[in-house]
Amino acid sequence: MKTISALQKVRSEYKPKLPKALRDGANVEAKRGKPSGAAGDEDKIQELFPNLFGQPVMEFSNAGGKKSAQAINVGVILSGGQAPGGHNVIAGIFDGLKSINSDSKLYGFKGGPSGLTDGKYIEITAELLNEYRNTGGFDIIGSGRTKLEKSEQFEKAKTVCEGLGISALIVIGGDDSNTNACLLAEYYKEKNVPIQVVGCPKTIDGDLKNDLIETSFGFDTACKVYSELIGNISRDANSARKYWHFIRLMGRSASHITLECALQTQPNLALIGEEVAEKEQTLSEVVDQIVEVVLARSAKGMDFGVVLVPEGLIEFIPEIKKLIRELNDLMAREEHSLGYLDGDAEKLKFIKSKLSGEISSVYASLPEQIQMQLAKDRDPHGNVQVSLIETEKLLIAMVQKKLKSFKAAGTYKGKFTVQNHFLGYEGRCAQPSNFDADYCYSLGFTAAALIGAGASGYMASVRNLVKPADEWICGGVPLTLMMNIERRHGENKPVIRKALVDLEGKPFKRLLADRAKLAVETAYLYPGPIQYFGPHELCDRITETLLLEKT
Ligand code: FBP
Repeated sequence: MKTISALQKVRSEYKPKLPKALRDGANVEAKRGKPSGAAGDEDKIQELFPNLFGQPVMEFSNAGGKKSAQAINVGVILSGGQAPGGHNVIAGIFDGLKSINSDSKLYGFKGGPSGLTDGKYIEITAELLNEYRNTGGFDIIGSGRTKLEKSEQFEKAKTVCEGLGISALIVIGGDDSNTNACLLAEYYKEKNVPIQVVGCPKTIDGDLKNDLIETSFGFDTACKVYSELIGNISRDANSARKYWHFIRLMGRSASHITLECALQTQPNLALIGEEVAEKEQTLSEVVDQIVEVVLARSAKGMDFGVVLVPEGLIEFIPEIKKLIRELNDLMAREEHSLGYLDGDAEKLKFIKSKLSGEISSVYASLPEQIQMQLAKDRDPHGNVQVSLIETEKLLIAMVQKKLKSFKAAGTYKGKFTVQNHFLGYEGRCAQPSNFDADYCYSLGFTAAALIGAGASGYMASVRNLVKPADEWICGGVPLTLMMNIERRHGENKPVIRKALVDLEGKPFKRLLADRAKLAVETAYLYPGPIQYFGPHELCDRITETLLLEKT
């Protein structure tokens, strides 16, 4: 039996590129900017984070390899959904820490944040790490979605860290996990606990970004994997010419993945949740938009096509958004009573009886399967688990119904045969692209440098990503600078602001410019698989989103 694939073997030799500032190790010069603010609700954020608020942005430059005398013990956590490149972040942290002092140690907490509070850990050694360099997945230590927000959890974590001589923690996670990192950093500063907390921007969803965090890691690889598959499906559609393919794509809230994949593959229609919200489109109007494309293609003899549906779409449709908000509050409030109810029918009856009039009829108008999916348990951060809601099937059923009425009226003579797909887990653990392998390694190295510089309450930042890695700029962004107040679990909470698709931004504008043509023409692009070896323009190609946003 083989233990690794041929690609893994060759790929393990890959040496990720680093920015110039980190070339001689993680012991860097740190330049600090002006005091920072917050993404919104500044007064409230200042009140909630008095010890962290206002920290300056940090930018690193090469210190010429000067060594620090002190060894540092650091703990790392992988938090939330998998994203390609996580192992390289850990490799970057490890190599960075060793460059500061070869006696530094890295501990990995197992299964996410709960590993930290329960004291479940392994020491990450050079030998262990070598098996994981440049590989996908989070399996070196595993991940989890436990929310770290209570002082008892922070105290437990402190005891575990003290036992291991850990003076810094690195949380690799998305917006919610980095919000937790900020709460933890504030608590330790407040209590004079000598443990630094630093975050790294992870999520395939691409919604953890701003001027200083240009993209979250994993977005690049995941979108390339999905685009390869969409390209293959589109070619099948164009060959068989008998199916409409509805492809739902991951991305819990924002539609960045769908937008990026649409730019890479040119389907007939890509729905964008943020646009639906902006135009206040009802569910029925979204269905009309799809029907229009189906009719137009059918009139030209093309009873086939490809539609991309972001999994978060449902939350952007105004009437469903209101419904979800009321459901979230209701489920948080009635958690106890719901726990006593037996079976789906009982649960649905109870929920319907508690929803307000108008909202209750929106809920009742949805197919029972979708009603049930909407009422499933929230994740620990209070989010609806949209990956479990089959929005594409809801749309297909509604499109079928409308087409039937056109057929009866004699205005449509085509055929509408559908295949549905959901692309999500296929991309989250893919072998990282060269971009993600390099970016992640640089993020990890930067996190080590932040620790070396004594920072806490920061996120590692590597930017200028459209340029070669040599010219990437690295440093730290205060976590409080990215925060605002949002409603979660029925309460107003400080959270890192999610970056939704900017409807004024170049990526969306590009989609819009081509939309009418793409609906009636068959202009699919077939990106093929990620290339790891070969010409630079193929192997180091960045996402269309990054390219359009930053050039
Ligand atoms: P993160 O935000 O934690 O990175 O996870 C993103 C994501 O992949 C979403 O796209 C998806 O909706 C969700 O995780 C699925 O969650 P789970 O892994 O719990 O099934």
